[in-house]
Amino acid sequence: AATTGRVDPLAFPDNFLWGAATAAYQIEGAVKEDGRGLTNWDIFSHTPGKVANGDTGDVACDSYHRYQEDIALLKALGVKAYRFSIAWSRIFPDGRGQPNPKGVAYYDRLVDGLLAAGITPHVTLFHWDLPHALPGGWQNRDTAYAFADYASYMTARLSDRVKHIMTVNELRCFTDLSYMTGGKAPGLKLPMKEVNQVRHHGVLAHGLGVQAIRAAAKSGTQVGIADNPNIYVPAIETTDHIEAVKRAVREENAMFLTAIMEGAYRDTYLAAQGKDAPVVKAGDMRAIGSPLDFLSINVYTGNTVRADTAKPGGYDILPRLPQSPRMASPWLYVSPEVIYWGIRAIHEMWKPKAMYISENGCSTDDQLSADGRVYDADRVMYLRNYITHLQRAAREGLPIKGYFVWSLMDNFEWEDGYTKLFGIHHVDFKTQKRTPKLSADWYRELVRTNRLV
Ligand code: GBH
Repeated sequence: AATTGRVDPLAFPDNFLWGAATAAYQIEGAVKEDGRGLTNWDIFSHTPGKVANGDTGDVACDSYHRYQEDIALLKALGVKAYRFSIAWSRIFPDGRGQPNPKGVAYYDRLVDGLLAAGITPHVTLFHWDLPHALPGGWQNRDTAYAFADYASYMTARLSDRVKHIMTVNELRCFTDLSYMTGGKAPGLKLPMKEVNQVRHHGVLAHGLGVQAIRAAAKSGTQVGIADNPNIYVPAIETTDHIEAVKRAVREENAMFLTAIMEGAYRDTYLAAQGKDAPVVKAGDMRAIGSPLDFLSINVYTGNTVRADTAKPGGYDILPRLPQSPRMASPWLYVSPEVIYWGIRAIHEMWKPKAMYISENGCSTDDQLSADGRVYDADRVMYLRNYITHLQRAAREGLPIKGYFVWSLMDNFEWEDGYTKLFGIHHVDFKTQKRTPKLSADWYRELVRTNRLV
């Protein structure tokens, strides 16, 4: 890769976009306010046994009422950008039909407030909170068309001020984890034929969404996705293992990101699914492969891969050792190198025009100190480690434009409720008081100096 000529291994390029991220259902609360429609997550979180402690997003961080306070938090943090998601059911309470002016007005106020504070909005249109009124949810192909209509409407409303729009967040989570393993709403465990169809409707919604956004956008609007492809670290930094990483990324994401970047399903995927392969209509793959202006990826963890010519794909995904370090969420193995290798493998295979890290962060077992603060040194170490490898990607000239820490503040962590907290600001869920953790102090200094502290 070309180098920027920088020799400082701690500095980031000028104009690197530092940000923080959240999602609607995880922070907004106010689930019955101003005409918001019910979502899959309202139903799921109110179903006994689905979410830890019976927690719900009914109140969450109450950001629907406290968004000005949250903008002030972002401003104090010094970040240049904020990634948030729009609650589809605030705009179209039934998923489609007539827009709800009060819901739209909330996002107008939020966007205007951000811009007034000098903070660039990066908007995700769908971060898992699906209007409950849409029959069959993602099992129904019509949901993809409803999404495109919603995307079109929001783009027409916001694209005079919002220049970065992401269609959906994390394909695998709202398809496989929701309809196959069932840990997330609606909590189904469907047979593979139906799961593959749900996956297809997910990527189709993205593709139709891209087309709808382009048709409705004011000039200068950039379209992307925030996905969480499975990404890997080479066992040794040699050509054979690096090539194996690329093959693994391509195959393991065949039904998601690979289909989007290549406009086709891999033959290997279709063959492996056999009679369970999805039903694909004429024009679907063309929509799914719509060119993007940027690709954002959420990076948390990744396994090591080694070249193995004896395996069908020519790669071997190594299992975790039991003693591998993890953060508070059991799935969150620490693998800082994956942020570099994820960017590099994707760049070498698909050459997206620009890339962002739309999420990176961790849960920790936070202790509240006597002074009311959380000294989350473990989160600082996690972030510093990952961002060191991110810096390598930037230094080598890979097209990485920005980074959003997950999350601005403690929030509703889906099926884990409030038992796993990812914030760099502590939230007291009784008083709703937000307090910077040590990690927020650390991140503020990183952003201020544009250099690893
Ligand atoms: C992101 O998902 C989300 O976008 C965000 O909303 C969330 O709060 C944040 O990360 C932290 O979790 O296979 O059952 O062991 C993270 C994606 C979460 C996907 C955990 C895989 C493994 C669950 N991952 N998940 S399981």
